Amino acid sequence: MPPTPRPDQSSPAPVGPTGSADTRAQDGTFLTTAQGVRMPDTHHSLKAGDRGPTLLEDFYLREKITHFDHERIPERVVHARGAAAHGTFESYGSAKSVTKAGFLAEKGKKTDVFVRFSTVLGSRGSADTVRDTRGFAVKFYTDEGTFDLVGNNMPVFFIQDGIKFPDIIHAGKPQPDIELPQAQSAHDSFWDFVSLHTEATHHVLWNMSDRGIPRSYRTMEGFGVHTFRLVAENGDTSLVKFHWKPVAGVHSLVWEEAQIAAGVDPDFHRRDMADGIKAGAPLEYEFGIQVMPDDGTDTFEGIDLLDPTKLVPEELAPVQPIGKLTLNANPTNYFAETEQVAFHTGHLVPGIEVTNDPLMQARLFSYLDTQLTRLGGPNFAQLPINRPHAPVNDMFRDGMHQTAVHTGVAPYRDNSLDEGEPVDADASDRGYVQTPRPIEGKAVRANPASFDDHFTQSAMFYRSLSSIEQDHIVEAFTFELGKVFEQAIKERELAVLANVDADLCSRVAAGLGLPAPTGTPPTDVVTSPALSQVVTTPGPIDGRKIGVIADADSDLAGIDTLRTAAESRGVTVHVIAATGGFLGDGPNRQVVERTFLTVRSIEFDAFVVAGGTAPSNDIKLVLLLQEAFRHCKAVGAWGDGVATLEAAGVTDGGPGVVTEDSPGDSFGDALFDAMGLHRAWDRAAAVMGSEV
Ligand code: HDE
Repeated sequence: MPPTPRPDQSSPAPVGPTGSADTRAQDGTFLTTAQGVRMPDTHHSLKAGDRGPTLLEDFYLREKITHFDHERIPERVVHARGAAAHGTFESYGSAKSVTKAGFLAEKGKKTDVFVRFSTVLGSRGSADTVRDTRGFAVKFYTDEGTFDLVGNNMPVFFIQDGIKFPDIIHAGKPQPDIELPQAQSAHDSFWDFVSLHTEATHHVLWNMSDRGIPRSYRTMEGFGVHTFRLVAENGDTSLVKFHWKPVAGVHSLVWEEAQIAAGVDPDFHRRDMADGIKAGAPLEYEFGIQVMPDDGTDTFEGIDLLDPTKLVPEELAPVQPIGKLTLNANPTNYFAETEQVAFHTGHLVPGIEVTNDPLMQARLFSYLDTQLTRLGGPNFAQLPINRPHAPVNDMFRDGMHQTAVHTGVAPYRDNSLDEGEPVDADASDRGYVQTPRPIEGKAVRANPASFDDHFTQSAMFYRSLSSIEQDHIVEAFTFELGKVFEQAIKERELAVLANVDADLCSRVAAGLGLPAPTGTPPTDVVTSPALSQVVTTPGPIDGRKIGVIADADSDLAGIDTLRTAAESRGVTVHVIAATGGFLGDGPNRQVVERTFLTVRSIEFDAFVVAGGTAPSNDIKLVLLLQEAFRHCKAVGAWGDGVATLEAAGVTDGGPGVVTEDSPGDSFGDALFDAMGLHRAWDRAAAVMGSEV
């Protein structure tokens, strides 16, 4: 992969909340110590003679090394691997009837946001494209305080009660003796846990589906998972589920691509986001809510809204758009922003409240607690990225890493010494006043009976998908269980699958070479077509990339014709040739951006062979085209470029294969439509077999 270019050092001030930070650019002034003493030399320690021992009195050496020794902070215990961007949220004003939250109620109201995407299991240096759930954590810096929506790219979770979180994470993390495998669920302890805790089944199906290997953050849905309570200005309450719908559509990698990318470009998602933003293609999502009545039952259409292993099908409660999120600025400093950002489910604003979901309740403790270790004390809200954009007037004082210089002599209430301030804010002052709700019951360690059905929605998810998506689930289960050593665990998981869907179970069992057990899968499962991500009409292709294979004799003007058409659709064109440098020297001179050695198919959404290109049987080129073809991407050629496709075994005229005499409008339109479908799945059965 090409290196992502260095950040633009000439930009006047860092973007987003760090604007007010102590910014220290490498701006050409003298090198100093941390105390501001100018230093003549940072390459030689102070020694007794040029061959002598280093002197203890070298305060600069000790300061430099000591600082370095402490440059790392503990990585997040989960979601350690992440990438983030700044942006803006603009309200449609449509949520005004259900919430008094100012940033949602007012039409056109803009709010700064910082969003961090992550994988769950891997360490900070692990690969982006592993099979896993993705974090989708949004910090809204609203005028009424900070609201964090700490969600995932899947609408359900593995466990129903937060007390099990350490268990599922211990099971998913690498085995404790030799710390492997990294960032993988394909190992014994994960499958041991989920086969014993059948409440995990629904989430496991999502993880094994294409949702576990998103194409990019740009094409990933987000979910608040839990049910929240919204409070309107008049005090009326409703129960909601939050959704992020990507404008670019919901798309995934295929498994072989995910595996290749993990080796070829472990930063695949991070790079895609950073490059896209830098190229002026922001990531865009619509924010939406499903609204359910708050009638005191915490259920809707028979679904327990406090059970985080259940979703509400969109067919029963449509997702109503309430605003738009645009991510358009990369961080200025990874550590200061992406690493130090601290999300907390308890960062709520008036108009948004929590429910009794026992998973959410445990999170309300965990997120504050974890920052104390990770960020070294209770003052993490003073870090630039965590500073609210609303005025802060708390009475919290001192502590590790205190950087505020508080004035006033009476940090307590009531006081008479600081003129009685700060004063309490009641609801009419936009204070956060919890809606009084009845709470009673006996203290028990138990779940309600309505949490017991672990299979109906699991079956709903599986049966709502297209057959190619179901194939992928079967292959993912077969792959993951194929990596499990203990026979008893495989058999137990097959018994779980038998209670979801007999066909799913028997296909996985066949792949593992084991007998398929008989279960009691749910009957009367109502499917939810909205759960499938396969599209039948072309969607947007902004931010996508086309690789054009060419040589010095190719139709270079034709490449420019295609480029102009592609750029008008927000798509970029990149030339690939046998060696680097330039092709031609006239007005249509082309820069070779990748060679057959440096390119890999995962980088591009479509490949085209330019007319006039001499047929080549270079094995790297053949592999490139075959891979793209096998992964059901759009491929094409104009003129005699077709010969190169044929040499790679790409069948002309098949689904998603676009060939024309010239790269004119009809070629471009057909190619862009094929890209808009994301994959030519009709080709899958013929080319993929059981490989992906
Ligand atoms: Fe988290 N989770 N979680 N989680 N989670 C953390 O907080 C935790 C859960 C999610 O980009 C930690 O600051 C518990 C559900 C995201 O910084 C920690 C439970 C969902 C991120 C923690 C859950 C999430 C985290 C680790 C069960 C989706 C990354 C570092 C009760 C709705 C945020 C940190 C970022 C991070 C605990 C369950 C999403 C340890 C105890 C459900 C996106 O506090």
